Amino acid sequence: MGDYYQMWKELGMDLERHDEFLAPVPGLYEDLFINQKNRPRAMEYFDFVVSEIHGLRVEELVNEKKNGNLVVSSFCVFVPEELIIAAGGSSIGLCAGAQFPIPAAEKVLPRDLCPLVKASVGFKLEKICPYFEVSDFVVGETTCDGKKKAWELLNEYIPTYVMELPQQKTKASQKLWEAEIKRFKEYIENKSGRTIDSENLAAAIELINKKRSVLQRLYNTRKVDPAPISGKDVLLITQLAFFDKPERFIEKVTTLCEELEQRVKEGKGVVSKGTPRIMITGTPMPLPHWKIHHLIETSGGIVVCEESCTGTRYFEQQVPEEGRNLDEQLASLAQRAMGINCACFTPNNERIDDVLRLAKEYQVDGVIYYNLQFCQTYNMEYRKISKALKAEGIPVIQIESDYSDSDTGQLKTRIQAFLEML
Ligand code: BJ8
Repeated sequence: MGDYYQMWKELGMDLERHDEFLAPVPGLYEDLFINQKNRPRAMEYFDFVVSEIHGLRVEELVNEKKNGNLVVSSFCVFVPEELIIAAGGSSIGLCAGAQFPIPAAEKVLPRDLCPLVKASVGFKLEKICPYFEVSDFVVGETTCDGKKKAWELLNEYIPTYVMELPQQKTKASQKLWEAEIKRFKEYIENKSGRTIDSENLAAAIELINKKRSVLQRLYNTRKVDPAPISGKDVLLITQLAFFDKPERFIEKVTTLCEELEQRVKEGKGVVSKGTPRIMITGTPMPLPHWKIHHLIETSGGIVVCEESCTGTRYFEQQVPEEGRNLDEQLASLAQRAMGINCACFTPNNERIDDVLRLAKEYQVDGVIYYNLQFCQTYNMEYRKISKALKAEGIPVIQIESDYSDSDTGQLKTRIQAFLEML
């Protein structure tokens, strides 16, 4: 990585803690990613992005700000990044997938809280995330209780705008979300001093739809046996989709897809045909939470699909592009959200349909239902989803974990036993 100390200092970061945080990353990355066999050549770009994770992209964002453009961060796929882009801004999905900042967060938050929420707050308290520091403001949402209350605390450290997400998928809920989208549009216009019109919004919708399409194309290559790419590499790419410049990301993932499609034609895989194919369903796995994929793929399985927000829930729903006037476009943005089957909704039976459909599409042999500790909504949906999977004869186990390594041995034993049974 280049020398970014001056930039980090100007952003107000805690340089000592930041050094401690980043120190193990290169070694860990080498072990987990670079050492994998048969990696596609086009992964080089994503390796480069990780090597520059707190450098080059942050520098780009600093320059964007110098040019008067907004940088806005969020934590949930419901937040409509299109509006930020339409106003000439950059949208960043903050990661919150590391154990490092959690002890600091536990000084101000209860310990028995989802690690994702704790890490979100912890990164800000520790001043070790340059994306946080470069952001003009953060966007929260009323999805789960932990997040909802964390925004009040976060707002003491950085302006935190909260969108009220409805908890049902009725017509009235969609109207509420549409009103929230309009309110958010006005907020961005206010902050940026730019007008969001049907033209710049259409361009932003088209761009982000392209990003989602290219992710779908990438996932499509995993539907065949043998899979041409590891689950770990795809998870990494999906995580980076929230950070990278959309145009560049689309181009690089397209190049990777071409290579993978060629592999598929030749019947080449990263593992041999017949390797147990696993789908993970559940809570998101934000950067750098690679633990579960790594355990599966070093125990003789291959992850071929993630039904999560660092997976299909991020890209399967496109924003309809037919709407030409601003009101129609805003309604289309709202419509997309109603198709994202997050466990924060009640009822949420569409998620059962998604899981069953994806299990078939990706020819999975078994499903690992993953939920982050203390995430009640996903934990409670296990009952319905596992029942539906078992009725279809698809084996499933539930794994609850956090970002620490304390349960790695025990998880490995369970995952190995599950894979042997398939
Ligand atoms: S759309 S999954 S990104 S809310 S923070 S709910 S793990 S207790 S992240 Fe999510 Fe949006 Fe839904 Fe997706 Fe549970 Fe933790 Fe809450 Fe979480």
